[in-house]
Amino acid sequence: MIWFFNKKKKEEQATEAASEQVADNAADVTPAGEVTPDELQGAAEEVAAEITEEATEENIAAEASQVDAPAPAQTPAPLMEKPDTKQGWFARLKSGLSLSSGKLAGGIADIFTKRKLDQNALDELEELLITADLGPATAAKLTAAIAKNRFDKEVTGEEIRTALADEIEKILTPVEKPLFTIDAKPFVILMVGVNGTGKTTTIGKLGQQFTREGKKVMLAAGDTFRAAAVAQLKVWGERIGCPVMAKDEGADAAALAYEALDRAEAEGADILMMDTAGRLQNKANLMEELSKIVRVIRKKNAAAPHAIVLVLDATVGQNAHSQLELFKEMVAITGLIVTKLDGTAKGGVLVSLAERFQMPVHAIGIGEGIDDLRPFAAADYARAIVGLDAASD
Ligand SMILES: Nc1nc2c(ncn2[C@@H]2O[C@H](COP(=O)(O)OP(=O)(O)O)[C@@H](O)[C@H]2O)c(=O)[nH]1
Ligand SMILES: [Mg+2]
Repeated sequence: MIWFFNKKKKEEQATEAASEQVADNAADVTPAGEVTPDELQGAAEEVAAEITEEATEENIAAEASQVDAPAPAQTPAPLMEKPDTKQGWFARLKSGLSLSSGKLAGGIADIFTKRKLDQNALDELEELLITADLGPATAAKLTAAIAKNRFDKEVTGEEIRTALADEIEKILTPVEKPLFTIDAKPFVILMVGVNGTGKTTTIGKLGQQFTREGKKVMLAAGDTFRAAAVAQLKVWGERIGCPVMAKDEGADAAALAYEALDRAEAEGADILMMDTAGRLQNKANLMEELSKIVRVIRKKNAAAPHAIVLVLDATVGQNAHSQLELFKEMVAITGLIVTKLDGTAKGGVLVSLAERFQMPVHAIGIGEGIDDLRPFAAADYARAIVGLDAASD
């Protein structure tokens, strides 16, 4: 398991992460060189408005069903002990991504049956990439890269898949970043994202894996909006055997965060992971709540939270872009975890996110089992999503 980076590389990566953060912030302020704060505000409101619409159409039903559903706390995912070999993991990744790769590989096979790489074929390839959720910009970039040196030549589907995997790997490699880029105790991780994306489950899975690695983990049930969400995290805590800081439903999440950090420091925890609410219906409240949590944590420890991880659900496809934009306006996201890649043909969205935002991807979820959450590996992902086997290295 490679959640903790190589000690030798620590300083280098910390500096890199810090400069990335600065670059990221700078990009936020001047995305096109000459954007005024007012325009930026306008853009943020537009994104927010877009999200509200999408929230109304896509997410509210899901959220409502969560509220009404019996507490998921009662039925956390079963523990699945699986062989921890690279090959075993790749096989699961490949099968998890089979809906996505089936779409891509099938489409490529249809386009390139003993055919020259002419303009028609390229247009069809570009269209296929767009329908596989790689997004128009990434699709155009990939298609251009494939055309280079191959235009008007006889190609096979297999060659195209391999070339595509190589190009996708180039896009993904810069975002393959470990979750821990600085040395801190406790290392404080704030988990944010829309309701239902997998925040609580991901905290549970990570907590279990860190505990197995001998780390002392503490959890904080910061989604104080729903009693079921608190109960769900408590069940994970019991399973992991780690303390869970929680307050009653409706309690102030920032106060809870402060107390949790206090206790984590006092008890010498290695990692403190905080859950948060993800109600999009009231964006102003959510923004206020998240920024207050961060402010309060900073007051206690200026370097914390060390990671603010946005959990994105791959099944929403391109809507993940709007979610990322919205949360970036709310808090200083430091990286992503993309979940539910197993249940969707939209795995290409991870590539378009990487290409557009260059935001670190720490881990991916390809199922509900503990071991179905893994550190993100660019080369593996690139090959699995076009249905190729692992690179032999
Ligand atoms: N298939 C699949 N389901 C997942 C994955 N990650 C989370 N889930 C499920 O998504 C649902 C919502 O997760 P939850 O952690 O409660 O979301 P939260 O509202 O963001 O905290 C749960 O049923 C999880 O088991 C994943 O990688 N694959
Ligand atoms: Mg939750």
